[in-house]
Amino acid sequence: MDLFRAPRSLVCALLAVGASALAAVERPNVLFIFADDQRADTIAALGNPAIKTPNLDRLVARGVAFERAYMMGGNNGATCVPSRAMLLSARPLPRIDEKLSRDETWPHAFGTAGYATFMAGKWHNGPGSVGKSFQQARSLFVGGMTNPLKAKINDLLPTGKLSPDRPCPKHLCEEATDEVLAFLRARDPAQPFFAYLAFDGPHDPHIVPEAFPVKYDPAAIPLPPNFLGQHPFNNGEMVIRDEQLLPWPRRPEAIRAMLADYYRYISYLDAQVGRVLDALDASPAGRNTYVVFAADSGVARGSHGLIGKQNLYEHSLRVPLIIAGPGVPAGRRTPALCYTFDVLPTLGKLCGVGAPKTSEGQEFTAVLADPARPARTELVFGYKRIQKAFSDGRWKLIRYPQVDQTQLFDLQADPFETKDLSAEPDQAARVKELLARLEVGLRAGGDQDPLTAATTQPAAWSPPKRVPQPGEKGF
Ligand SMILES: [Ca+2]
Repeated sequence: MDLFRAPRSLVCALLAVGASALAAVERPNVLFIFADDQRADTIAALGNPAIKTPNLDRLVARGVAFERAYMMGGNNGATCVPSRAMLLSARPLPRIDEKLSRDETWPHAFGTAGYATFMAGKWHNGPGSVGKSFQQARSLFVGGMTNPLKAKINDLLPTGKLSPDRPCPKHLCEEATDEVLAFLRARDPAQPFFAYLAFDGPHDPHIVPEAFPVKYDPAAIPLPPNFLGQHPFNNGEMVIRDEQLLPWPRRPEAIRAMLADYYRYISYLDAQVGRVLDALDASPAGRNTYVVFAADSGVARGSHGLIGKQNLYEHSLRVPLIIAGPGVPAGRRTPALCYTFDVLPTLGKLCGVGAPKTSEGQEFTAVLADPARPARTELVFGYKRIQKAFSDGRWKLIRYPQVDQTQLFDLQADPFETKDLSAEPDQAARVKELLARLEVGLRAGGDQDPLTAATTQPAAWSPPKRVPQPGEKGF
């Protein structure tokens, strides 16, 4: 594929225009692929034998895979929105502007620094902010549930405004991939690029073109090790729309069927990732491009009796994060702790792009140089006012102020969070200490929500006899 000029002619051109242009041309490119609700444990090369992800496996083989990368939480049920705002602005949850109208974003900083910036796919932060972040865009606006086969897409006009909706001619994820490939073909090879490919999947509904050949037998999909028929107590978000996707108690066969569809969707996205990797591999720019794969959140899909991502367990907070590119060691994994909003500050450092004034993420380039190095030492998480959590990587405490419940997990011995140790007498001092550290961490990040509610509700919970159906109020 002749995406770019041959390197030799490029070098000749540079010699003609001088050293300053050479420095600009040698700046690395960025291709950032962002999935929607993809659990960290859904990549074959990272230890899931039930799924086929040959292209993500390729990326794992050529870069560093983060085993402990997290999104910070959400302030409403549609966690996609705050997660994307955190990613693009590199701001912690309590300080984001969901519409990205106040904060300067990292893609904008790349553009100001001389990069060609482009996005295709799911934009979820209000129609006014795409043009403030990217120079070119083919964007999908999402308002609630979507069908990626019936998506509408907008072009970013030279005025910075968006064109009227036009039908997306194929599955949104395939169309967005096409758009990124077209951008790569058409771009000026003398200018570095920052391209952001934001998939609308594997978010439910798990709709994939019928002709896509990969299929999974539900009976062959293992249940999550922390599968439960029902969450053991009221976590404050028991009947939100995502939790109504399956009835209670969750049945093993229904979860296996859901996972089979979910895995098929991930394999379909993996095929799109492969198309982009092939194009980069065939071009001279491929050698000088950081390729990042991450997701805006995980999701429960039967773990802890939950379906959605409105919780602070590992399956919903932890995300895949793979980074490959010039100087990044191949085939390595790292246990370093980071948030998704640390990724763009890291890429900015690697590319010589200065941080926007409002950026607060912590760059972790040291981990990319040596994956044995640590990054953050502790993390706090929040979901609305009803769930807050602390983790130092080994010990994790989740606090539910509205029902006065606390959980303590030893992630080293119990990575699936199945044994709550909070009531063990020999853990009382640890619970007290971690609660204090949780409070300090939340306050430092601007979260003033109380960890003890003025009035509490009963923790016991029974499923409603009838839940709202799709299209009804409350769904
Ligand atoms: Ca999402």
